[in-house]
Amino acid sequence: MTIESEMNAARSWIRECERPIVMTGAGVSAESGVPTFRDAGGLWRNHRPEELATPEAFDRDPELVWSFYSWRRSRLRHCEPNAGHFAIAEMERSHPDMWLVTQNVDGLHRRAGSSRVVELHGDIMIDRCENASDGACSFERPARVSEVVSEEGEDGPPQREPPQREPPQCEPPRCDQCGGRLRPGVVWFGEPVPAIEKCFELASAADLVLVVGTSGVVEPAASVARVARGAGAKVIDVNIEPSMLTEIADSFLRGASAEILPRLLGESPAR
Ligand code: BV8
Repeated sequence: MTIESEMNAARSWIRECERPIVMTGAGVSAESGVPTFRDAGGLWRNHRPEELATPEAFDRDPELVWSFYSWRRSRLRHCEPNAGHFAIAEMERSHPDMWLVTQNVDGLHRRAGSSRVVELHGDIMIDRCENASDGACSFERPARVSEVVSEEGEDGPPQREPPQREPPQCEPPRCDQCGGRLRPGVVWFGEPVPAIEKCFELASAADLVLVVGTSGVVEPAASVARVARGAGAKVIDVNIEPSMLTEIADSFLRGASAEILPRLLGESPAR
């Protein structure tokens, strides 16, 4: 089947569906300049995200984890939604019962105009008190992004300053209410995903899942597509290479999401 005939079949499923779910991962933000978790360079060459995005890492080295997120926040300031984000926002306007479930924490879907969005793994631009996880404190605030790390190269901020110079102070700030350390408002590895039950409910009622730019490695997020598939939904997978979810897809559209989505969604007239 040619890509165009694959595309036509996918367009007709999208035109006919009533309760679609769009599920996105880091790949949908790649063309906006947001580094993915598993691309060659990775987010931070000397550290795997899974090592840094955990409560244990924060307890062990709060400065390292805080500077990892400060670096990502400062990079995000130069990132804008891309054509793929806007195409998904447009799809919501023609499918009023659609939900967007994103694994991304960059906020680019909301900035592109999507409103029925579940940010499964939280929002990097929110600071939250570390004592919120056990309900002892409810403090949170918009992140204050300042260039807390000196200009960094492509592969991330300079490693720890040589001993002769004081490393940049990336102490996490303190909570105004209880004095606990502030942390980014994201879900770390090993932490429960508060919105997952809602997403499984949405998936079990969906009649189509458009999976975009995810390796399908992280759970329980990836299972949202599997639950929808199990409930009989059509699955379309858009990625530059096969992922863990391609095996359950009815259609695999290989390509960059910023190029594929406007062709897939922009030309599909409202139902
Ligand atoms: C939990 C926020 C339990 C932080 C993130 C089975 C069941 C349950 C849990 C597990 C399980 N197996 C393993 C686990 C543990 C773990 C996990 O999944 N580990 C992985 C590493 C195996 N899961 C958890 O810990 C979850 N919590 O299970 O809790 C629990 C229950 C009760 C009580 C206590 C505990 C929490 C997981 C959430 C972690 N937080 N983000 C932050 O951002 O710093 S996950 C983070 O990584 C992202 O949010 C995202 O979800 C994930 C990266 O995945 P992708 O988005 O897919 O990105 P990736 O780089 O992998 O791939 C990019 C894709 O895009 C590629 O396919 C590429 O080809 C494609 N691409 C690139 N460019 C383009 C493109 N496609 C299209 N166009 C392009 N231009």
